Order: sequence, then C-alpha cells, then structure tokens
Amino acid sequence: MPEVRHSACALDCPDACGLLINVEGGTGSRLRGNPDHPVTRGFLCGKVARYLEREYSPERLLYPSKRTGAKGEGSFERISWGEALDTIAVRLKGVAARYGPEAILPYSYAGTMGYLQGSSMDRRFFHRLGASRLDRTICSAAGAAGMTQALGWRYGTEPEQFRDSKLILAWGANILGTNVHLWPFILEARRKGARFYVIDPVLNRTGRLADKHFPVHPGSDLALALGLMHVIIGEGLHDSDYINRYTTGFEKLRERVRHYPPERVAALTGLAAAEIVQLAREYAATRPAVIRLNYGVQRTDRGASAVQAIALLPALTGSWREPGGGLQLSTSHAFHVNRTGLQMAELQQKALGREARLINMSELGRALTQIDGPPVKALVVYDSNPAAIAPNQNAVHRGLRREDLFTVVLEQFQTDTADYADVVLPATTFLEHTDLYFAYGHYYMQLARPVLPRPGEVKSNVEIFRLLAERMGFEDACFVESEDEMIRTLLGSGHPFLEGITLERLEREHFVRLNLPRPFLPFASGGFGTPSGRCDLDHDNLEYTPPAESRFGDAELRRRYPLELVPAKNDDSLNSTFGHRPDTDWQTSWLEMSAADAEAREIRDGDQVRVFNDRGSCVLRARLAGTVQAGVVRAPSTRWPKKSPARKGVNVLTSERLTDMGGGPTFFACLVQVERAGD
Ligand SMILES: Nc1nc2c(c(=O)[nH]1)N[C@H]1C(S)=C(S)[C@@H](COP(=O)(O)OP(=O)(O)OC[C@H]3O[C@@H](n4cnc5c(=O)[nH]c(N)nc54)[C@H](O)[C@@H]3O)O[C@H]1N2
Ligand SMILES: Nc1nc2c(c(=O)[nH]1)N[C@H]1C(S)=C(S)[C@@H](COP(=O)(O)OP(=O)(O)OC[C@H]3O[C@@H](n4cnc5c(=O)[nH]c(N)nc54)[C@H](O)[C@@H]3O)O[C@H]1N2
Ligand code: SF4
Ligand SMILES: [Mo]
Repeated sequence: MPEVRHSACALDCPDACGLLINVEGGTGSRLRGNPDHPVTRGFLCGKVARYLEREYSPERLLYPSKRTGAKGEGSFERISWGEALDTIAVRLKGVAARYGPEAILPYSYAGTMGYLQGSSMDRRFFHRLGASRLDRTICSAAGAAGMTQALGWRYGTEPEQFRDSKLILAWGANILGTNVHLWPFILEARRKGARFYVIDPVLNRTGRLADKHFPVHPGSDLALALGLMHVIIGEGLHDSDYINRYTTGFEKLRERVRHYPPERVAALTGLAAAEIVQLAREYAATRPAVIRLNYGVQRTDRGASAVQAIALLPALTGSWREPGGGLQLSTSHAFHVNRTGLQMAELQQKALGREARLINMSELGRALTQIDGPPVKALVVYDSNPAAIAPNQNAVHRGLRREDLFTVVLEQFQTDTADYADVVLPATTFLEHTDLYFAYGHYYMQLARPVLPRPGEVKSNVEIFRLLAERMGFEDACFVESEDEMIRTLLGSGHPFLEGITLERLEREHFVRLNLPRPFLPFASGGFGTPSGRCDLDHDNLEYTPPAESRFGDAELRRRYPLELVPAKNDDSLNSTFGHRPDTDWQTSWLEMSAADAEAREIRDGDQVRVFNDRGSCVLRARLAGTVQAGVVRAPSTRWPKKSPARKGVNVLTSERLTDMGGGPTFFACLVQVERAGD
C-alpha cells in the first residue's frame, strides 16, 4: 500500500491546489488533487498532473556546476558545493569591494509561490549585502496599482461565490487555461441559469465555451469600461444608495463618461455600439453579477488605469453587496503576513546606511547594458528564467553575455538563463522542501512539508542563501533561523485575518481558510482601503489613450508593423517552467493568425513565418485557427529560446516600455510584421 502524503502546488497560478501524493518505497508514484480542498477539490490541471515526470526527469540538475564554454553555449562541468560556494563568495566580495555592493543584483520571481523559497533568506542575504533591490514588476504590478487606486485593497470576491452569480464576465481572463479551478463554480452557476461572457481579443478555450465572446482590440479595455459607465449612468442603472454611502467623485465621473458614448467606444474597441449598450444593461440589471478580471488586461500601456476603471464597476452598480457579486483580480493582499519580519529590509542599514537602489525587473535588458550609475557586475538568479520571459530579449541576452558580468543561477533545469551562468546551483522542487503558501485565487493558506527524498545534491533556496551568508561572514542571528521559525514569524503579524492560524494547525489541517466571515463580502458596506475609506470614482488618469504600439497608436510604426501581437499564456504549460517538454515546446511554437492576414502574405496553415519589428525577429509556425481577428496575432507563450530557431524566443519582439502605473511590462502591446519564411 502506498503511503499518502499532503502537499500544495507551488507554481505561479491563482489556484494553489491542495495535493496528495502516493509514495512507495521512497518514490512518488501518483500525484493528485486533494478532494478535501474546498476550492481546488480534487483535480489537477494537465501540466501538474504530470509533474512527477518533471520531478524524475533525467534533465533535472542534481549537482553544482561551473561553466567551461562560452556564455550561453551550455558547456558545464560538475563541481563540489564547497567550490561553488567559495567561488560565489569570493566573486561577490570582489564586486562589492571594487564597485560597491549595489553592483550586485538579485533577479527572482514566482518560480515558486512559497514565502520561504521565494522571499526569505534570499532577501535577508541581499539586504545584508547592500545589493541593489529588484522591483518585482514582471507580472501584476500595473494591476496592483490600478486596484490600489480603486479599492485600496487588492482582494475581492471569493471563488466559491461564483456559483451564486447570474452573470459572470471573464475580462482578460483565460479561466480554462490559467485558473481552471474556478470553472466548476462557473458551471454550477450556469446550470442554475447564469450567463458567462468573455471579453478578450483572442477566442481561446474559455471564449469558445462562453455564451458570448467580445473580441475587443488589444489595449482598449479602459475605453470599454468608460463606455459601460456611460450607459449605466446615462440610463440611471447605477445604485445611488451605494454610491452615496460608500463612494466619492460620482458627479465628476458622470461628467467624464459623457465623452464615451457607445459609438465612440465601438470605434475604439471594435465592438458594435448596440453590443456595448446591451452589455452595460445586462451587467447593471443582473443580480448578482461578478467580474473575473485577470492580468491579461494590464500588460499594456494604460493597463493600470484599465484595471482601475473596471474595478469601479461593482461600486457603481452596488454589486459588492451581494454574495456572487463584485470582482476578483487577486486575493493575495488578504494574506496579511509579517513580510517585514521575514525579509528584514533594515539589514540594508548595516551595509549601506540607507536603502539600496531599486532596479525594475521589467527593464533587465537596460539594466545590464545601459544603466545610469554603478553598472551591474554580478547577477544572482533564482525562481525565474529571465532569458526566456523578460521583454526585449535581445538586450537581455546581450547583457547576460557580457564577459565582465558574474552570473549565478539557482535552478532545477538547465534553462537559457542557466546557460549564461558562471556557476549553476541545483535547486529542490516543492515536493522536496518546506514552505508556506498564500494563494492569489482563493483565501486558503497552506503548509507543505517535503514529501519526497532529494535526488543528487540539490538544496533549497533557503539553505543555499543560508550557506552563502555563512561564507560571506554574516553573523546575524537571522541567517541561522529555521524554516519553522520563519513560518512563525510570518504568521505572527497579529492581523485579524490570520487569527487562529498557527503552524500547528496548518500541520494538522494542511490548508486553513483565512479568518474571514462567510460569505466574505469585503466591500458590502464600504470598508475600502483608500485614504478616505471610500471608493473614489474619479481620477484624472481615467481617460482613454491607445497603446503606443497598437492600431490607433504611432502611425509610422503601424505602417511598418501592422499586426498587434498578443503573446498570452499557453494553456498547458506555465510561463517557461515546462519548456523542456517536447509537447510544451510544440504548443509554444505557433503564431495564430487570421485567414485574411495570412492570405495577404501568401502564408498557409503550418508555414514557417518570420515575425519581426525593430527590436528583433523570431521564427514560428502559422496556425489559422480562427482564434484572432484580422490585425491581431497570438503566440502562446513562453518557449525556451534555445529550442527556437536561431535561439530567439517571442520576447525578442516585446519592449521594455512600462505601464502607466506600477512600472509593469507591456507584453500585450507590441506591433509586428509577419512574412513567410518557408514550409
Ligand atoms: N496554463 C497556464 N496557466 C497559468 C500561466 C501559464 O503560463 N499557463 N501563468 C500564470 C501566471 S504567471 C499568471 S500572471 C496568470 C495569468 O492569467 P491570465 O491573466 O488569465 O493570463 P494571460 O494569458 O496573461 O491573459 C489572459 C487573457 O487576456 C487576454 N488579453 C490580452 N490582451 C488583452 C487586452 O488588451 N484586453 C483584454 N480584455 N484581454 C486581453 C489574452 O488573450 C488572454 O486570453 O496565469 C497563471 N496560470
Ligand atoms: N511573452 C510573454 N512573456 C511573459 C509573459 C507572457 O504572458 N508572455 N508573462 C509574464 C509573467 S505574468 C510572468 S509571472 C513571468 C514569469 O516568469 P518567471 O517567474 O521567470 O517564470 P518561469 O518562466 O516559469 O520560470 C520560473 C523558473 O523557476 C524555477 N524554479 C521553480 N521553483 C524553484 C525553486 O524552488 N528554486 C529555484 N531556484 N528555482 C525554482 C523553475 O525551474 C523555472 O525555470 O513571465 C512574464 N513573461
Ligand atoms: S498549476 Fe495551478 S491548477 Fe495546476 S496544479 Fe498547480 S495550482 Fe493547480
Ligand atoms: Mo504572472
């Protein structure tokens, strides 16, 4: 009989599934969803159902190694941990002595969502060192800024309430691809008569199953939101009582949205005026109506303002009052843990006597090739694969290729980023280390202990940074803290949402709901986290302008590069994490085009195509799948560059232009041209 152990999925996904694993003779034999988890309820997405293949892949990195060939070439030889750690310590000390510690840059994101392996010893280490700080903007920074302006808090409707809704809008949210555990709740609602609409330039898996798909032009959501408000307010469909009690700025908003009549918004978004009117009426009149907003909307020039405007809609209609109403972009902000105690930013005082400079991770190419101030001379990458996922990939690779840059990569697999490293350190998977997990798609905290033995000489990020701290001679007590001590620190914030959540309880129950009322109606009677405590409906940034790279943007650019590229997520992988799998590689090798755009370029289904703009070019295969309108192309992302022709991934095309607020990247506002490259 296999032993059944509990775990939690650590991947960067809103669902944060509760897992069960069968272990026989020290080997994991089956991974499945924990049926008792109230949100993820016993099933897994396709990618993680096969995670044991990754766990036991012959391509796993098992030993430290050092580079023997040219940067990027991929020749490495095995070294001992002692040699690896000594080399790193000597080089980091050398850089700090010669250029100052801010010449050292950590680069990490959410390869694991665990607090410990993502943001604990590593942060302490870099703070104590006085390294540059990394502004972790690559994913959700613009949306976070928009939510903060609109609501103050970055949380909303709990997923379980979607079953009570009568109208569900998936707005820039590919639920079946990226958030599949919300789907059963939507199905339940639909069985009770709810309608399900999708607002997305791409007709993806989710759109195909919708009652109605609204194929908006990329980057036009702010116009659409203002247009919906125009109709709602113009026809008196708003909730005056809610507005009077809990909001400010209504009169100014009413005035502002007068300039967004349906005809104008139709021209800006590509929808029909009558459709916009109909959608506004249905949204305001259907009770309860809920919006699942996801991050697809905010990866564009005015993405933060778009999120802000959309997040104001439930306040206009009073939909926050009702179970099954409101909006969810993320739930993460409700996890009020003691991050300050975990990360110990005050250690910077010891090193620098001040805060270190902040470098935006979405501008890595610039940071490595043309920074103002002290150059970056050492880079330590973990939980991320910037050579694949960062915008302006040619600049990023140029930077990573610099001979005077010392690069360390902590990885499970030999990614493109690892190919550029001087030293590669083998990291544990989430099945092999302890961590505490928040979620960004539900309100359950989870603890996971190691459930499988570690192969080779892999170590967790926490252990690696602990060892590096020792090698650097840091004697602060915080570097010898255990995982459990750090978890207790995290849980000890004293915030009422965490009341009653202890390590012991998590150990027993594995997942624990935050201490929230049931149903959780965060803004049913105000309670906004804004300075005034009210939802402020009027802000000057709420005026629509099109993205610089779009059909209504820079006309000269548009003449040369007439297609709007949307490199959105691939349904069956996770960013670049599964890029080693041949089937993932295949799925991310396509460029979806409209028949009209293909015909005009003499491109047939399956042809190789060159996709290019001023920043670079890559080769993909055309697929005429009926998923995009003329003028838009989509590349399911993100492929490993080294598996791509000429080692160029789709991010050679995307730019380092930042969003209106939050300093986020504009992955989904990117003009390109496409030409036939062969059969
Ligand atoms: N299968 C899978 N799941 C994932 C991931 C993955 O790579 N694969 N990645 C994880 C991560 S890191 C994240 S951040 C989440 C993201 O989850 P989502 O936000 O759902 O994913 P995206 O693909 O970024 O964007 C969602 C949708 O927005 C659409 N879109 C693009 N531009 C616009 C626009 O201007 N307006 C509108 N209305 N829609 C637009 C895209 O076509 C896409 O269908 O998913 C997580 N889960
Ligand atoms: N074209 C395009 N580019 C995009 C996006 C897009 O939609 N289109 N999405 C953007 C978004 S939303 C995001 S969030 C980023 C994601 O970009 P990243 O955060 O870089 O995510 P991944 O590409 O999945 O790479 C994560 C890496 O972390 C490693 N890892 C996992 N667990 C551990 C661990 O415990 N220790 C160590 N040391 N390593 C670990 C994995 O092996 C993997 O190689 O990509 C962005 N880039
Ligand atoms: S990637 Fe998301 S859906 Fe898949 S198992 Fe992990 S948490 Fe669940
Ligand atoms: Mo993300």
